[in-house]
Amino acid sequence: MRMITAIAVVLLAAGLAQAEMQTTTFTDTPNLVIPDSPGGAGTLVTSTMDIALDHYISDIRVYIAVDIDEWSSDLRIWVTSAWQTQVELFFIAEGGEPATDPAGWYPTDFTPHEDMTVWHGEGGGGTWTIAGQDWSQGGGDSVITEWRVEITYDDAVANEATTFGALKALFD
Ligand SMILES: [Ca+2]
Repeated sequence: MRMITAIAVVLLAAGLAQAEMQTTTFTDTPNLVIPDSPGGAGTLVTSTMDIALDHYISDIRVYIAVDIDEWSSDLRIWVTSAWQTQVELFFIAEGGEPATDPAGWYPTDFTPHEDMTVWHGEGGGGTWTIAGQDWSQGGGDSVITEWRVEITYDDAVANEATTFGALKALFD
């Protein structure tokens, strides 16, 4: 009975803790060149961004800007989180991206190819990776000029990214 009371008090205290939702945007301008494909899968190129944040992801958006003339439908672009969860966002422009110089936010401006909510609950801090590949000959090289990761999190709940990442990996 005493233990049950103690648990109830802890749960009550947790429930009363003030949730303070904050949103922070992390930006990088890699000017990452995606070489035109010689036919089929082209060279896969990657760039990383270190995000300093000791909180869990409650919501997330990703901005991607690509410099390319007319052939964004050749491209695939993936983003991998600090906890190593990869999501394909840009898939041959099927998310509504324009053919020339697509730039905008997933999932608000363009439709992500895969579900971004798989990132919810992960620790936001650590090394994030963007990867790009051209899948059809023609149109020349393209360039990922900028990407941003916008993370919304509860400021009242902190995590230690490395420790919890290792724990989560055990259950994946
Ligand atoms: Ca191409």
